[in-house]
Amino acid sequence: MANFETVEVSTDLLIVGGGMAACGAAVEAAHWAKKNNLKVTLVDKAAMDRSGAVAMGLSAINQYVDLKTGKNTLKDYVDYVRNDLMGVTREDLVVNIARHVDSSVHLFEKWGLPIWKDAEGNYVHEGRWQLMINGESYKVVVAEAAKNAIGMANIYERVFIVGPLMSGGKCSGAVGFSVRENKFYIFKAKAVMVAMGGAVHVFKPRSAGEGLGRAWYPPWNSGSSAYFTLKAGAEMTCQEVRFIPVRFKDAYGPVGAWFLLFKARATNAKGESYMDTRKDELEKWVPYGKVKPVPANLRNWLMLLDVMNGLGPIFMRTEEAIQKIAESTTDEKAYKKKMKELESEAWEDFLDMTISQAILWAATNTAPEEKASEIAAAEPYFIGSHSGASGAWVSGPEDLQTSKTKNDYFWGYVNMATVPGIFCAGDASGASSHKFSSGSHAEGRIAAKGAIQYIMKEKPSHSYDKAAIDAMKAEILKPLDLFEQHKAGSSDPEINPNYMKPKMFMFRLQKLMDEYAGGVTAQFSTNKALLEKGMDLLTFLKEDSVNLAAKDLHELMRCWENIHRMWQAEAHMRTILFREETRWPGYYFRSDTPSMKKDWEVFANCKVDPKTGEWTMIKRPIHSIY
Ligand code: SFD
Ligand code: AMP
Repeated sequence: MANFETVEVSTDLLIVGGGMAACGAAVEAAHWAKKNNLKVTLVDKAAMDRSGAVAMGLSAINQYVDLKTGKNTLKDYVDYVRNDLMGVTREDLVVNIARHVDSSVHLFEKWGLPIWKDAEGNYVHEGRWQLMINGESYKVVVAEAAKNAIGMANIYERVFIVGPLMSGGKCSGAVGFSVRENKFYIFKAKAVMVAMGGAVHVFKPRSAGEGLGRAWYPPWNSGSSAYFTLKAGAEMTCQEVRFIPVRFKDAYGPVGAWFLLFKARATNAKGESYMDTRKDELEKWVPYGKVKPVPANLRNWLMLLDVMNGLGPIFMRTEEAIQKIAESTTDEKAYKKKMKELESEAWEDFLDMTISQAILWAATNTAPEEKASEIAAAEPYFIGSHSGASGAWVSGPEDLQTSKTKNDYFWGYVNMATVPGIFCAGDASGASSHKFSSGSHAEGRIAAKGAIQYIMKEKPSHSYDKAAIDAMKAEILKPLDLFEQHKAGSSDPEINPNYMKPKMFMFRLQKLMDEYAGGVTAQFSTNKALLEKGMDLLTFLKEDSVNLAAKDLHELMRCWENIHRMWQAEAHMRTILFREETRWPGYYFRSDTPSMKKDWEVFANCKVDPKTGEWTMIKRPIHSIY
């Protein structure tokens, strides 16, 4: 590509991504960098003010441990996370985030985020761990602090990171391209902090046709974190632990405020609550079937049993919940006031976070105080920060290790992947679920501090192979060349025997994942034979990926987003195949191994050899610390 300028940037710490974890990393890194005279650079594919999962805002902060008042302990939080993930969690990572998360929340408030307060000035809780916020501008507030900390001169927005630069087995930077200008970027760094979020649209979404693109988690989280770490040869964990959230149907409004704050019930077509009528099913999944709250995947599972038995639609009983709260008032005037208040809280929940849900309510004449809304299990997402667990396998903090854990969970620098120089946080790091927006920010701070320590102690110096970088540039820009070369070969350049456009490629990936790896169409069910067939089809798709074509920079980004998704898909299928049991019914069900097995109470990890492309599957032990 002759008309592509190559821009080279040298830095000490490179942060890839500009979301919650990256913003936390920027603030912390800036502090330590100033002390040690180091340079910190951040690259985001979008504009930080509204990039990532928090783009539209949020209506709650889902992790606040409240350690100061002593109401909760770190053990309470780790018990909650372990139980919710059916026993599979890295307790050292969860505790490390939990002991730092409150300070991230206090910083948000200091920076201007309005957190709800009661008459006594205490935070208003949605549930035990969740705080209500007026969060429309949450991301703007958090991004502003990050920008102030490292300075706009060190921030590259609208630059898409494709993959890692490696030197001598260590990570030495990243490469990417601008999505607005003909510029190819080489970022040379001593350490790289990976925070490019999770992966959406690996599976066929429920939203198709006119609704395509609507999802609960943002479509611009396209698996870049997983690709980056896999390509570098880093070990990954929990690649089978996808997250299936139950959401308001079609516009994907979250349910947390309804279940926790409004205490609403979900009922089937006959008005029955599956949490009551299907209680006995929980016995099959003990000990986790007996814990409180019932794990998210088991709540899903009870609902899915109703759906599979023809008892749908399932409704969130908003009208019943609102009436019940309002009826607790003492007189007519207070009742009317309360109804108004509840109505406004109900709308604000979505207007703060998932505006399309408010639009759908308006479009379907839905007044939540009068009419129930349908809910459904969404398509699978890869997200290490919510109730899924996929991500890189990272080192824990030294001070939380015991003699039992330290050989398995600690290798020098906190949150460093198994490849030196790569640090991960938020959706990019695995087995530390339930960090959400606040915990991702806190984990970003933790990881950045670890990365600065690595730079100071190891003093990594790298050599760069110009020929190898030129070859990467040619490979990355190839879809543009392919399009130019062949576009005149058909009357509609969308359809051409010499290449495939990224949208078609994405549809093919989504169809195979949906049908073979347990997507919506397959009621989240799969088995060995289906997965093996799916792997065959994925092999063909991988072969064809060299024929992706792009008409412009935007489509070039789409091409690489889909290659990233494809790698996430492969890691997922291989790990579901590896784990010969069903541990998370409601997320996926392996019909040939339909129950939980004691010998699978382990982490299922995987990695790819960067030289040979060979995959290795690894079992790692679960150690309980608390
Ligand atoms: O109710 C590249 N989340 C919620 N968290 C809460 O605390 N409270 C809530 O109320 C939450 N809910 C919720 C949530 C998310 C969404 C979408 C909705 C509702 C509708 C979860 C949190 O948002 C989530 O846990 C964190 O944001 C995760 O942080 P992080 O940093 O891991 O991911 P990110 O913020 O999405 O940022 C990713 C960044 O990477 C960039 N990026 N940059 C360069 N090159 C590439 N190739 C890149 N690929 C991606 C992105 O632009 C972005 O900057 S509720 O439903 O639970
Ligand atoms: P959601 O809106 O589903 O993402 O949930 C927001 C928060 O509430 C997360 O911390 C969930 O784990 C939690 N949550 C949602 N529904 C329930 C429920 N029925 N019981 C307990 N916790 C829930």
